[in-house]
Amino acid sequence: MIEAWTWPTPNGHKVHIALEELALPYTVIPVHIGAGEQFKPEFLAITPNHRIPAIVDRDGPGGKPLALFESGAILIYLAEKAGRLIPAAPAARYACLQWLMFQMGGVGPMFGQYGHFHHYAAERLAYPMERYANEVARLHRVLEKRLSDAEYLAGDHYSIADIATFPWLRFPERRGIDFDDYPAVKRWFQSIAARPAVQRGVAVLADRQRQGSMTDAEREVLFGKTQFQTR
Ligand SMILES: N[C@@H](CCC(=O)N[C@@H](CS)C(=O)NCC(=O)O)C(=O)O
Repeated sequence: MIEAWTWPTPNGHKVHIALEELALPYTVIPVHIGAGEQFKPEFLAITPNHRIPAIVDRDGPGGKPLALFESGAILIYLAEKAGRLIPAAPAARYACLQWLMFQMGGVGPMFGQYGHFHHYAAERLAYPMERYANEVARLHRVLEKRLSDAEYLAGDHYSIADIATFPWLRFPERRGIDFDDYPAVKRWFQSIAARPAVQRGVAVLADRQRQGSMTDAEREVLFGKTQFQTR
């Protein structure tokens, strides 16, 4: 059984979707990041980075428990465990890993910074707002080019590269993006959104999602002193 230590955010959704697609048995252990549960000793024992998602596979390699953090590493692990959603042939495999890394190093961090400066920062600062809006648009243009040439990010087949990217492209209006300007991205997004496993994945812990704006207490946990204590 796999324990998913998680919360309903884009990085959490990647793991929920992969577990659903691969039909791997799992239990959800909610880590309420707005309430500071990521700093609890039991979670820090799994990840020194105190970020969701993390997993513990009680039946890991050699039958021993395996703890893993970083959503990209988790997706590779789950796909290899199930033998699906990561191509076996070398060229296709590297294409998949390339687009997975593009999400991990580009789409995730840049979209995250866009969200911070446009929606969460106490001050509305012109320079970072413009910088991350430009990055978000640029990354959409890169995706548009790729998805104009290929059905999926890795090529002909749906893979963990699509699973990593999809949750970050939800709610484009929150990033000033109109999918009508990116028809290939729109086609790809709609085909993935229609998958039953994806719909089950994004429903995990949906009832725990914050309604309305961030409270001062959450802001302090995520962006204030609590976040930056030495641990
Ligand atoms: N690179 C990490 C990023 C994980 C991450 O940023 N998780 C966020 C939620 S999406 C989190 O746990 N935030 C808690 C905090 O900032 O204290 C991954 O892909 O797993």
